[in-house]
Amino acid sequence: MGARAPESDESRHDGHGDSSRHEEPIPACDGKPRGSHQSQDGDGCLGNGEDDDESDGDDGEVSPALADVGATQKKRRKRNKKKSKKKSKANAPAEQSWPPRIPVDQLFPAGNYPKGEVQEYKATARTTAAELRYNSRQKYWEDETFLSNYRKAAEIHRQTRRWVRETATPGQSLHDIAAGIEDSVRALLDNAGLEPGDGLKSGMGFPTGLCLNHQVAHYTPNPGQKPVVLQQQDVLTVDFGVHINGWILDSAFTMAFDPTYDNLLAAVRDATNTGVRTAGVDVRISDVSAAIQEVMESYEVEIRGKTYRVKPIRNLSGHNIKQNRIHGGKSIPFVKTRDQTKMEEGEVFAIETFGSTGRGYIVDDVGVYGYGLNHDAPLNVPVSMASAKRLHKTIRENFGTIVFCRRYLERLGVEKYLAGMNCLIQNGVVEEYEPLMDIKGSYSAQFEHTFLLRETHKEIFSRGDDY
Ligand SMILES: [Co+2]
Repeated sequence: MGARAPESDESRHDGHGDSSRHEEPIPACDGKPRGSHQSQDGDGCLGNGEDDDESDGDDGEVSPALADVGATQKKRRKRNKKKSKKKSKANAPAEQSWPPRIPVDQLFPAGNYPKGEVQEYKATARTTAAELRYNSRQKYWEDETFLSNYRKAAEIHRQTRRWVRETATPGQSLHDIAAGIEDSVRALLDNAGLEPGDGLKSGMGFPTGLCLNHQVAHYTPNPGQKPVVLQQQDVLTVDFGVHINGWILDSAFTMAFDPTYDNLLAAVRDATNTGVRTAGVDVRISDVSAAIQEVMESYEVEIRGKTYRVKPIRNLSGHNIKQNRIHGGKSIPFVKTRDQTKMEEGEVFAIETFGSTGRGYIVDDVGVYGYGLNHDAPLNVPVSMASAKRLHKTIRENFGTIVFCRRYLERLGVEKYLAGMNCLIQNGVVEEYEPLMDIKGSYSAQFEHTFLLRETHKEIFSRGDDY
């Protein structure tokens, strides 16, 4: 999810595939040309688990949880004889289903989720006041539970997006794609989030963003609207988050079915990876922004006979993440600024970048993306409207300060909430988020990764072999 710049510019970036990663546990069925998935059977990726080096380290005995998985997998195997032969081995590791519905706890019973990509810093002496300040505190970011939860959220993101990348196809509605993503994330978390309090433990990190073409960010299908159907010529940006205990894994990618847009996607992916690579403890945010801009603007894309220089969006940015806060207060624009702010040890960043063939400047589109409780809003709302009070309670019990959309609210059975919501917005309790667009006829793309700055290296949690 992007941070909107109040005045001028912000940016985001992401990294490109560094082949040094080797812990990716996803079965190797990527790398097909775009569109090839259309001819693939829906179970196409299930059968090769035994050939994969799934580094989940549990090749030992089968836990009761795994035995359960075995039972559900049996049904699936019946439908696919070829695969069932390989599966009959008693100690076979549990595999993800297709579409993904097996909680990752059952795939990694020991809790050893794959580590993100590690990028070491260049050796530097770091003795800033900020660092000394941090060192005197408890380093929550070295805590094993914190790290394990972030790696788990990343694994859920990778498994879910793999399904999107292989199955999203022209003719589908954005609503169905969003529902598929959310069903996967909730199943893999093993938390439907329907009981009060459950959504605070884990769930979607923010409304699933599915943006087409000149829509740049913050579009999600709303209930009751006319279905938007994906077209062959579309550029689709997919931005979703997974949170565990309020720590949000925020990662995004862009898909196209027509190779025309390859350079647009390459520019943004390269820019994001450059941002991730440049980031580090004591690094000035302005230097990260400048590096992103230089890379992004070095690309051109030719679309139906016209050549465009890829422009970074000037008024969006990447951001740091705090617990239960998708935007922690620091912004990373995609164009250089005079901002002397530095990155610090222990900070989690979502580096994302957006590139566009339009103006490179976003404005509000019509409609609503989502809502979020203001962090500093009082617990006792100064409103008299009963429906607003009720809604406020529902939001606190199910989302806290996690940003949500109308679909997330309505699946809880909440109805007729618009008047109450408007009341909360007017009183500064809830903030509303709008869809953001560039000029009509333009195309935009986004890539994004979440990483942690540790003492000697950064860990890029969301890295996968796809991006
Ligand atoms: Co973001």
